[in-house]
Amino acid sequence: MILNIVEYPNKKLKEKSKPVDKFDQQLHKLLDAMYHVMIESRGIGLAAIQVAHAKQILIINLPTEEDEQPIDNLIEIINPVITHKSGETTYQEGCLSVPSFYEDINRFEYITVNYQDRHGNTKSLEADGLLSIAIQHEYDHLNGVLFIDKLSYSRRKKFEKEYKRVQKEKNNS
Ligand code: Y12
Ligand code: CO
Repeated sequence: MILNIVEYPNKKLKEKSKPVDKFDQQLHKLLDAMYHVMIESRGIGLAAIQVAHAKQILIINLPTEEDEQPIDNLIEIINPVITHKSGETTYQEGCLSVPSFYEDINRFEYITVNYQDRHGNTKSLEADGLLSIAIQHEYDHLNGVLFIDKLSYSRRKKFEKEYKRVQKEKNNS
């Protein structure tokens, strides 16, 4: 299965994702293909809607101190529900669907997420730091929300202008 990253302003990214109900080989193929496209694109997190599959699936593979992303550190999160959120933190976020842009975004510092793994087993995860931020960023994708939707009016306007300029440059090169 070959997947391509859907980029802003594609309307597909606004779609709400549906729960996964079959934990079969087709799901495993999608998860494996998502991992490959995320690593090839040098990403650390990806939601299924970013590869045009409106399913409640997200994967996260944070880099180690050596800047490696071993597959053993991959977290696959299916049908997540955030059951606890507290504290506040700010991080300069990026997204494979909004290439070349990074913006400071406020998030909860601590979260608990209930989810299922690729076999349908129920799991729970308490997260802080970068993992917490990554889960919240990817969880937003399931509701059609991008990190740029969280910008103030003026920052968003500045982003749109700059993004259009960069897209034009890319198309002309
Ligand atoms: C903290 C904040 C946000 C997340 C969500 C996951 N975000 C990513 O994986 C972003 C990846 C990304 C990769 C890029 O490509 C390279 O660095 C080669 C990139 O740069 C360009 O597109 C030019 C931008 C974003 C998790 C944790
Ligand atoms: Co994203």
